[in-house]
Amino acid sequence: MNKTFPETFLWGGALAANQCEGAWDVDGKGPSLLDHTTGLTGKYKDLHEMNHGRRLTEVIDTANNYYPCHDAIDFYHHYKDDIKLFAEMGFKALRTSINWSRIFPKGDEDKPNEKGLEFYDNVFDELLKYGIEPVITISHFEMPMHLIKKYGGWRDRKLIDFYINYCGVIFHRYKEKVKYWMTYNELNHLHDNPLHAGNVVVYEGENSLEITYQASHYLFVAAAKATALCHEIIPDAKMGCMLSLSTIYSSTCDPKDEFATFQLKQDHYYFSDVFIRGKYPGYSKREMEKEGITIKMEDGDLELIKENTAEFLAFSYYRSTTHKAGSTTFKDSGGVLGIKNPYLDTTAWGWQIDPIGLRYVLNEMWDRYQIPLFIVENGLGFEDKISEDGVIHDDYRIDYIKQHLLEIYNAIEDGVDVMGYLYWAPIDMISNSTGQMKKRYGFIYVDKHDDGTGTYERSKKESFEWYKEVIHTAGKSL
Ligand code: BGP
Repeated sequence: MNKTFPETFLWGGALAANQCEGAWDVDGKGPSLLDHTTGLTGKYKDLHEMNHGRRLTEVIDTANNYYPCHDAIDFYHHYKDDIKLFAEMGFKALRTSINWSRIFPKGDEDKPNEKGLEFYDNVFDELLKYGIEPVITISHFEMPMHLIKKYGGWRDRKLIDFYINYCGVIFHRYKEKVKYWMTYNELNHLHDNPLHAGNVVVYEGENSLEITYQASHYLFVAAAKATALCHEIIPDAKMGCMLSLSTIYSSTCDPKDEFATFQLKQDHYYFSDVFIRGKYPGYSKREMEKEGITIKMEDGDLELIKENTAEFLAFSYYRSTTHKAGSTTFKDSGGVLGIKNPYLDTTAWGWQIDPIGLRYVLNEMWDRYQIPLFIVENGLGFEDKISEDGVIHDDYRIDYIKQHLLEIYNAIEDGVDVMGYLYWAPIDMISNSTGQMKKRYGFIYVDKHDDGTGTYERSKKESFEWYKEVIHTAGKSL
C-alpha cells in the first residue's frame, strides 16, 4: 500500500477475561457462569438446554467434566510476559474484560474483593508502562454464578443495582488508568442466545422473546446509568456499546427475501438503535405488539436511556451470512451461519470469509449512526500445526488479516470514522463457541491442549513479525 492509516489509529488486540485468565477460584474470586461451561457445542450445550426445560442447578450438579476456562492459558500468572510480547509488536491498545466475579465474588454483596481489584491494577499498570491503552469490556458474557442462580441473571430488575455497584467500584478504582469502556459484549445475540450473550435465564414453558425483551430493557437502563456514572467519575472517558456484526445478504433478489433480510438486520440493530439513538425503534414496538409483549418500565427509564447514549460503536466482525424469507437456519444456528454463500470460502468451522463485508458493514453503520466505529474483534480461528522447523507458518492468517485491513482502509477512504483495529486474539486462548484450545487465533502460540495438558509455554508464529511490521509502518507494508 502506498498510503498509511491515520496516526491516531489504535492498533492492537483483544482478549476476554474468561477465555484467557484461568485462576478461576484464586484470590477470592467467585464462580462465574462461564466457569460452568465448555463452549456452545460442548458441555455448555447442556446448560443452554436449560433454556428449554432443565433446571440450572440440575445441569451444574451433573456437569463434572473438564472446564477449559478454569485454567485457560493462565494469563493471571503470565500477564507480564504476554503484555511484553504485545508491546514488542507495537500495540497501541489492548482490549480485555474485567471478570465481575473477581471483584464481587457473588455479585450482590456490598464490599468488593481487594485482591481482584489489585490484579487489574497490575494488568493496567503493565499496559500503561508500554504506552498501551486499556480498552475494557465491563461484562464479556461474564456474571457471578450466584446472580444467575438466585435471580436468573438480567431477567430481574435488581441486576441493575448490582451492575451499577460494580461499575462504581471499577470506575473509581481505575479512573486514572482506563479511558475506553464498553458496557457488554455482543448483546445483539440476546434473543437467539439468552443465557450466554445476555446472561438471562429462561425457564421451561416461558415465552423466551418476552423474557429477553424485558431483560433488554433492564440492560439498557443499566447501560445508561453506567454511562452517566462513568462521565461523573471519569470526565475524559468514553463509553461505547459493543455488537456482533456479520454482514447479512439476501440470498436472492426476490423482494420478499430482500425484505426478510432487512428485517433480520433490524432485529440486530434494535440494540445499537437504543444504545446510540436513545429510544426504542418503531419496528421493535411493532414486533412486541404482534407478540403481545409489553415491557414493564419505571418512571424516568426512558429519559435515562435518551440522555446517556453510547459514544462509539465497537463491534466484532468475522464473517458474513445469507438469509431468505421463511428461513429458520439463522435462528437454528445461534444467529451465526445462515445459508451457504456460493461465492465465499469458509473456515473449518463454517464461518464465511468476506473482507468486503467488513467495508460494507463499516459504511452501513457509519451511515446509520455517524459516530466513531471501533473494530474490537476480527480474526481467523485455525487448527495450527507446528512445522518441522518448530514454527507455525500461518500464512493463511496473514492473508485473512491483510485482506480485512485493506477493506478497512477502503472504508476510511469512503469517509468512515474508524478508531482502530483490535485483532482477536493476539494470543491463543479458549474459543468461546467451541470451548476448545484447538481453534487458535494467536500470533503467539500457547502450549495448552484440549485435554488440559501442556506447559503453557508461549512461542511466536510467523504472523507475529508480520503484524509487528504492519503496525510499525502504519499499514504501509500491506
Ligand atoms: C465473539 C466473542 C469472543 C470470541 C470470538 C471468536 O463472538 O465475543 O468471545 O471468542 O467471537 O469466537 P470463537 O472463540 O468461538 O471462535
